[in-house]
Amino acid sequence: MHIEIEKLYDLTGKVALVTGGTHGIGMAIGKMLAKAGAKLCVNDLSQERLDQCKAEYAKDGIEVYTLVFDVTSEEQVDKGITQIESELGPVHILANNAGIIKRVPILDMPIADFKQVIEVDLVAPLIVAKRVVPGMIVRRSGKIINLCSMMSVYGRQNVSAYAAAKGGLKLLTENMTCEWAKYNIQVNGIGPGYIATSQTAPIRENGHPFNDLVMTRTPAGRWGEPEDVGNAALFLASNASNFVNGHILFVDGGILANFGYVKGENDL
Ligand code: NAP
Ligand code: GCO
Repeated sequence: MHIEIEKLYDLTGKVALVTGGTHGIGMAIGKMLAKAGAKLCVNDLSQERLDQCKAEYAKDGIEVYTLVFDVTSEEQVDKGITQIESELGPVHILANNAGIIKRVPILDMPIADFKQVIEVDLVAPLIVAKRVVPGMIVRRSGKIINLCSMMSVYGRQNVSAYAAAKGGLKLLTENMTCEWAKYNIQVNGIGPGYIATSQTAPIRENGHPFNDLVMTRTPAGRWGEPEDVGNAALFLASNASNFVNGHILFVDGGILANFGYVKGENDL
């Protein structure tokens, strides 16, 4: 590979924080950033998950720095980032990956549950970004990747809180861009399609009918893998995307491009 291309994707000397990076999409993102040379930190709510993930990262020769903190807590985020800055250095790359979903009809969802999803999926990315951006502004350099969703642009039944949060996160990504791009900080989103992780397991496994919908509606004809998202994150974390701002990069096998097939009559 030409040396110029290698340098374009070289993250040596960078510190990357992937929130909720102990498995699933976050781990795939973390692995790609670390393999490109970044010093990787991941956080989670659970020390047990953090301890478990170290062995998984080690299988790829990656030594991951781990911290327990709740991304919805300004105090815990401030304390966690301060510790990262002390142990690894300033955060150059932030992947706001931590997220939850609750699949409940609107009328059946307690407001407290709706607020919890909004807190984790929309407010927390703001909390963490606000803590790391001042240093990025001083250094006139930074990368922020917000994990959005197809539900940033489409609704579906039973995921109202998640869609409201991810829709807001798309616009927050664009607003962050408007205020921070002048400091050479690239803020973008990734909108994964249907990816095979623990989050989608309930609608993918054991013959769930939703699996048929995804397989029929996705032109690529498969569920995405976390690595499909990790590959896109490497691009957005690298110098290759230095003029990409406020963009939601959908990694979805073409599902958003597809109005829909009538199963078995795809040639008509
Ligand atoms: P996942 O398997 O549910 O993992 C989410 C991670 O976030 C977990 O490690 C979880 O920790 C952590 N987390 C949740 N709340 C947290 C908090 N308050 N503080 C710190 N960490 C917290 O999800 P995923 O499927 O990998 O998805 C990752 C991201 O991509 C999410 O933002 C999701 O909305 C988004 N996304 C996923 C898909 C998909 O099809 N899978 C598609 C589009 C977008 P614990 O496990 O300890 O709770
Ligand atoms: C669901 C799924 C989706 C995916 C993803 C799609 O219940 O519809 O969990 O929300 O997680 O967000 O982009």
